[in-house]
Amino acid sequence: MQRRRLRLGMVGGGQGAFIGAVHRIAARLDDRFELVAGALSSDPGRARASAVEAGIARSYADWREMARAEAARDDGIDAVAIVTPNHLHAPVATAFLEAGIHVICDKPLAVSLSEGEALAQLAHSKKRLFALTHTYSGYPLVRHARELVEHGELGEIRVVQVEYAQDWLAEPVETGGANRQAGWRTDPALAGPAGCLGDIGTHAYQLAAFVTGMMPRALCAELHTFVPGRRIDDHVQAMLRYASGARGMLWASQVASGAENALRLRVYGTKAGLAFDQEEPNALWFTPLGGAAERLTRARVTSPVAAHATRVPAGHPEGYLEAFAQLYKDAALQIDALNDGRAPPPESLLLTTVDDGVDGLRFIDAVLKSSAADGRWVEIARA
Ligand code: SOE
Repeated sequence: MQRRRLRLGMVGGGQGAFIGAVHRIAARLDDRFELVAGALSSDPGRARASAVEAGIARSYADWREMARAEAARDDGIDAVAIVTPNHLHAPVATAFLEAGIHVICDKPLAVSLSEGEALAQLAHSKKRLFALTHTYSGYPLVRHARELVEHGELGEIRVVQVEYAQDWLAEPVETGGANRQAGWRTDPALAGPAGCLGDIGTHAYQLAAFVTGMMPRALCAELHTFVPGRRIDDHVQAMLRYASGARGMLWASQVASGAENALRLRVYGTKAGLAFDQEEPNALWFTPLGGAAERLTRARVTSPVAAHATRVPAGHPEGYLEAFAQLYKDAALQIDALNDGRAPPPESLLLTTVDDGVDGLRFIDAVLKSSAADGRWVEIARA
């Protein structure tokens, strides 16, 4: 039987937004979704104009109305993509889950740990997919790196080093209202209490956890705001302790002059190390103890998890949009399975879940607590 494309709706992502357009491209790349409905902006005029521009048939001025109306239609949306500022992630996701609609949500999951925990509970009870778009775990070589760790190729993990450096907030670009991206990301009422920490620190945290399969049990951290007058952190540095005895360091900064999107991970075990640089995602370094470094390349590594996330033959670069599209592809595979009442295909299971999102919020919560206590060590409680 011919597979039907899943119907997707979008909340947020109107004109001037960055990540909404990325989600739209990613959703369409593998021909599994069609975008049919949207509440693209809280400003009704902008919502309408944005929907026309994006070719979206059903435009709503209000996301609550959209959830109700779409749930009532025979041809209503299967899933909603939430690409609003952070403070709306949980309220919007709640409305769509209550309406029985699958959710694909941008990170971070919510603006507080308790809000995220309640959302996770709801998602589980409704038996709907909840995918969180931690883009960088969609790269084939990040998935291969995870496989190498899982298969013991690195030995016992000792050291985890992860960093995420950008420079686009090195100056007070949020003042004056022209830079909408900077505006909401530096406003605690819209972004939540974590600035750089929530925006990119969570990506660094998730990448390290995804590849190593380990979550720290304690951390000490410092948040800092370099740009005078800014109301939120623009830099974070943390030391991590793992239950296994491994040690880690994480830093993220949006004032690192000259840095574009420098997300980098290094992991060292007793037998070998690995290094991944998001700006060169078609290569992964594997460095055996005492041996020559090996540069592994996308579409030449043999793990099925990497093959599943690869589209074009070796030597043709894939990048950010394909990694993002991978999350949509995995979401579609899981939604199809849920709709058919069967188990999701195993290759789709590396998709970031609502529980991963809750763990990201535990990390944020612990950093906020530690930093407020001048860098005291804080245990990260997990049930
Ligand atoms: C801005 O800092 C931003 O667009 C983040 O919001 C994304 O999550 C990150 O992937 C790239 O940078």
